[in-house]
Amino acid sequence: MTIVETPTSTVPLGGPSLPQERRLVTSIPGPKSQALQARKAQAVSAGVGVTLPVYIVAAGGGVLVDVDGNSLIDLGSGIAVTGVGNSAPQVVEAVAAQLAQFTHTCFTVAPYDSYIEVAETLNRLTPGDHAKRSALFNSGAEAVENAVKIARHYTGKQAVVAFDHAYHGRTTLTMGLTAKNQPYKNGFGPFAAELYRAPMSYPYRDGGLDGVVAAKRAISQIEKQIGAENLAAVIIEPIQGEGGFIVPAPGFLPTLVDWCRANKVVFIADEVQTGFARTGDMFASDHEGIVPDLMVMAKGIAGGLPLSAVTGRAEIMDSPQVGGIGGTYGGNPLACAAALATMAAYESENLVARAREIGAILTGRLNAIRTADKRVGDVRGRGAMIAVELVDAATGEPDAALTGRVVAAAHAQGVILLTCGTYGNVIRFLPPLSIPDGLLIEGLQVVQAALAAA
Ligand code: PLZ
Repeated sequence: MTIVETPTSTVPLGGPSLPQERRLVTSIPGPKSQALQARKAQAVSAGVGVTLPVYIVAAGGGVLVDVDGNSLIDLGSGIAVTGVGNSAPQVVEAVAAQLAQFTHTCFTVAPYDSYIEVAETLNRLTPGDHAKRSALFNSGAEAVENAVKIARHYTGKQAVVAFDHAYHGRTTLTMGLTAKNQPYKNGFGPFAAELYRAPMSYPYRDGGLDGVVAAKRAISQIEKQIGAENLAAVIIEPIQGEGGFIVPAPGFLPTLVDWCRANKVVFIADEVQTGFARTGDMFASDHEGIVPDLMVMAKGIAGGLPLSAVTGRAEIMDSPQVGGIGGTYGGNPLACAAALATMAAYESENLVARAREIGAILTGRLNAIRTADKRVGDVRGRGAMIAVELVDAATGEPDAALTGRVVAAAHAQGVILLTCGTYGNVIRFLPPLSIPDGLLIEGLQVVQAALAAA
């Protein structure tokens, strides 16, 4: 098999000075992790699952170090969060300085300037040069909820459309927007009213349907089943995350945006997973030049501290009554300090370019594997957000069992690897942008060997 060699570039960001190596000193999980997992079962709700029960004591660059002394290669970034790396020095310094000043006032009680500076930065970084406003929250789901509230208030309409394979969160409103039943929705209904679903553009599974045609199919369904006059917002991930790293065909997103604009429907881009350099642009919306009315962000925004945001057109964001939008912790000062340092790092360290380099390494090697192994049906994504869809080589049917075996084998070899996809047959690569090339390539070699043996 041909292996595409890529020149080694420097690691852009530090973190704790941990040896950047895969080092296994016990089986995975080791005895101390197993003991903690037993304690977890006695203390933590069984509904809170764990992908890989290795209990972490330190992390930085491209590794996570566990309680047994194993050093694992991180190909997940805590689900696309630690783009700048774990405990990146700039973030640590900024948060430590804030920690010594004050920890909380509640911005809606007694405000502070870092919240404003985060809003100014988001207004500048997000697509479009129109007047914008931002509001800060804690989690991705909470920001999605608020984007929907704001869109409803502004339009005076109620219906919201999400797409097949969508993921927008686990709260009552966002569960209704999320497509997949297991494990996210099963038994947790009833769901919120006035939420509808439209067909997605999924090139690998819709016969390569043209993006504009796929958008017109969705629009036709929306017009027939809901009516633009009832529709407050369309919400979509520009590249779907949990649903399987589905990149819609070119033209799909711009056609939807145009239709929304012509019909007084708020177009909401959920960039919770795709945002902040992850896809090789600052936002995935930048790739096709779409300008969302509202954008929802979280994950990569603050180097691992809990923060989320809604940014959008001033006239929409200013619609709610004073006091209509808020929360105790939203835009907490520690999270704002972290966000300012994190967003500065994306720009100063040119992490957009770094994400593209990582993408070239990932797609080069994964496409080489696909050429030789028909069970790799598709390699897709952008930048440092790349996935493979595993299928039965004979039938092309999704192969979740194979996916499970590959991921389990990679875990046993000390590589943190995540799955996704409606059919459970997608392996996703979301390395921290601070991972050294050598470690990324070693991680890929482990996955390749796991696939060969599975
Ligand atoms: N929108 C696009 O990807 C979170 C889910 C992890 P929260 N995705 C990871 C899990 O199993 O719960 C996500 C997302 C998109 C919204 C969310 C929700 O973000 O911060 O998890 O609420």
